[in-house]
Amino acid sequence: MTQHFQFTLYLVFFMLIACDKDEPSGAVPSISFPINVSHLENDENAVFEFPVVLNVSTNRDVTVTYEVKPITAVAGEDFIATTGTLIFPQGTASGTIEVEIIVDDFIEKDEQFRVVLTGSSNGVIAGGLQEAIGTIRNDDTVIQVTSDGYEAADSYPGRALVWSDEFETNQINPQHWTYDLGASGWGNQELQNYTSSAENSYVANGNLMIVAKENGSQYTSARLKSIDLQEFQYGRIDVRAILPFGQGIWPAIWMLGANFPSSGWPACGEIDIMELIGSSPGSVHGTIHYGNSWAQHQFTGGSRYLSGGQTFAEEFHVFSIDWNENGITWLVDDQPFYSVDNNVTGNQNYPFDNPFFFIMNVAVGGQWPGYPNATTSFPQFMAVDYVRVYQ
Ligand SMILES: [Ca+2]
Ligand SMILES: [Ca+2]
Ligand SMILES: [Ca+2]
Repeated sequence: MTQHFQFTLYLVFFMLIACDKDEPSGAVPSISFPINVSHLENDENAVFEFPVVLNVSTNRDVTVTYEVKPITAVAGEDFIATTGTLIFPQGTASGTIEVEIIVDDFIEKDEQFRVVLTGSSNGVIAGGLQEAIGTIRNDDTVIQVTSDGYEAADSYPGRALVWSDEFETNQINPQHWTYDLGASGWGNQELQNYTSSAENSYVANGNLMIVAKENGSQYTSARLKSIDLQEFQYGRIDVRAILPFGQGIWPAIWMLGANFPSSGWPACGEIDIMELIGSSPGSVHGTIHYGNSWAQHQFTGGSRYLSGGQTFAEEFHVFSIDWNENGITWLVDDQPFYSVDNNVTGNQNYPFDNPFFFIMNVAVGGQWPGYPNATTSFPQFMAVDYVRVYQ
């Protein structure tokens, strides 16, 4: 460096200082975020306000540019990612950066984004780096469910829709469904306690949701039934559902003979439209149970597997029976996979020529599925888009 150039640099430096000293309040304010911001995701908190402060006010406008960036929150889904400029008019020392939050009805994890100060005129960013964290805390109870998957036909030649529940209102229809409660340790050594709580069953976004939850080693779930409310003898029955998965999880869509309270099981007959063992989430089972007495209980059924490692938890499928005086055929996505005829019970009573009611439940544990372990995630849910009966 030449002496001449060094001298020029010193000159410029002293001129700058001299200029600054000409200002009456020449201090350069330092700009900082005093706090992070954390709110529940709801309508009152649709805008998160981040205070920004100057350590001293000046007689000049101070501006600071900023950028809003994702951490775990997703830009465009959870918050609006923006850049902007905040102005502190002369004489002021505080301002606010507003970040728009996207409020929805669905359960999410608590999620975070950051607001970063990127540059200033007439001020400096304190410490060279200032960022504030925004935490969007979950305020929702509804599980988000895809609407993708197989759709049933909406009519069948020669048959009429005689009943359906489309789950389009926001409550479980008491004209259609009632609850089995308790049941921990029922006949199959299941673990769950069935409740009527909205934590375990509710209707939202067009689906009935049955939710199995874990609390320590206690499990709650729900079991809905249409006994004395909606009972049918014969028909094409379509149930569109997404099924839960995992070791020890056991969803079922099934029917019992309406004479169950008087005749008992298995004499009343049981038609399992769909059962799935959560450790094999790509296969479902259709079964009948019958027998004049408990000791004479027999069952027969078939299974349907999805190819290529797909599971019934990924999207909707339609579980059906075609049930008439000649027998019962089970279908998944309109593909038949098992049938019985009305001779199937042999020398025992054939109970499948009587009205039956529906049961839908998610069991946790039991002799057949085994018990949850460290690989089982909770909550688990079965989403039912509709139940339709054609005759
Ligand atoms: Ca969100
Ligand atoms: Ca939400
Ligand atoms: Ca629906």
